[in-house]
Amino acid sequence: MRARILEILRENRGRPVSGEELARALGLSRTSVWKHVTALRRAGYPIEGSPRRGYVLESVPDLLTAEEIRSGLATEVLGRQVEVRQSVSSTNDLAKERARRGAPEGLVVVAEEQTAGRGRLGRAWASPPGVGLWMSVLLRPPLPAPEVARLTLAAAVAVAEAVRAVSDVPCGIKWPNDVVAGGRKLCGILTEIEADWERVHFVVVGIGVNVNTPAAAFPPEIRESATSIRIEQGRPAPRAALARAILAGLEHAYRETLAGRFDGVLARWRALSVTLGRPVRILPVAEGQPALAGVAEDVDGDGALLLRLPDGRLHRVLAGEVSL
Ligand code: BT5
Repeated sequence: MRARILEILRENRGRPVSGEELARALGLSRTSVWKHVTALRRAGYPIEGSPRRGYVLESVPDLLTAEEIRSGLATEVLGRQVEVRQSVSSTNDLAKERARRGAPEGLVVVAEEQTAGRGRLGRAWASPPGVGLWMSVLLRPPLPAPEVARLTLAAAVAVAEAVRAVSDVPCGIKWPNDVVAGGRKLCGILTEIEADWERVHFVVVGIGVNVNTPAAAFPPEIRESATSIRIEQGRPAPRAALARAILAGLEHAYRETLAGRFDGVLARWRALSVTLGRPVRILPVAEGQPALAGVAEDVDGDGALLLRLPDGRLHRVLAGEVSL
């Protein structure tokens, strides 16, 4: 209900909407409208006015609340349930915990801060408070486990398109799962899966986007390699709007994937890729493996990178780190 109130106030930016109008539109009593407005004010929304004079939303602050994310969200499944935390070890861990207790597909977990944000292979993901989008999406796809890798590609497409939609940052996708701008990392994706031989129980797609992070908030070791939307375009971007755009794009790509139309997602991935067609080095993910050099020719339906080696052979790389 709060999400709907916000939506109406936002549509009427600058024009007061009376308590009675809101009550009628939402089928509520004026008292309960007033209670919701009071709760929204407490959550940090600058809502001026009174029931009689009408309510005005003075400005839309960059709050990451469940209401803010759900208001105007154009999805059917993703974000049906949104849980927002101030601080959490990792949104992926919380989403997995919820999933094991039967949470429905589409649950979204967001945190202002992660104290133990994770990348792949136990690497750390810097998640300073208040400036990023640290978000996990619970899916229960009826897919065989090997095809779940497709969802990471789908998420990368959704993020890159969403960043382009809410900002002026011309970002691209670096294989396998990074969204980059100006050669630096803007977003990382960590897809985790719980499955047995017969079926996939659930998948958690964890998405970390540096939205309004100032350079000084990155740990020194990644200051050169990381960037944020704010750094790239010189002004901040709205985090909740970005979250909504990502969820809408991911839901669309997810449906396409389940409907057997992953080709379309892959075509968009290719169009956004900064890796394909270029000479690259693949840094090994495990010790003892050699580094490989070649030209990144394509990705296949499992998300593997097809690398043309100097001797002309085509090598399929399932995991690794690309250095351009
Ligand atoms: C990733 O791993 O890029 C996946 C990151 C996923 C983060 C999200 S946030 C919500 C959800 N909850 C979690 O706990 N995780 C997910 P990987 O490809 O392994 O890259 C990790 C490497 O990126 C690190 O070793 C650093 O070099 C670099 N890095 C760490 N924090 C970064 C940041 N904030 N921005 C850019 N680069 C970063």
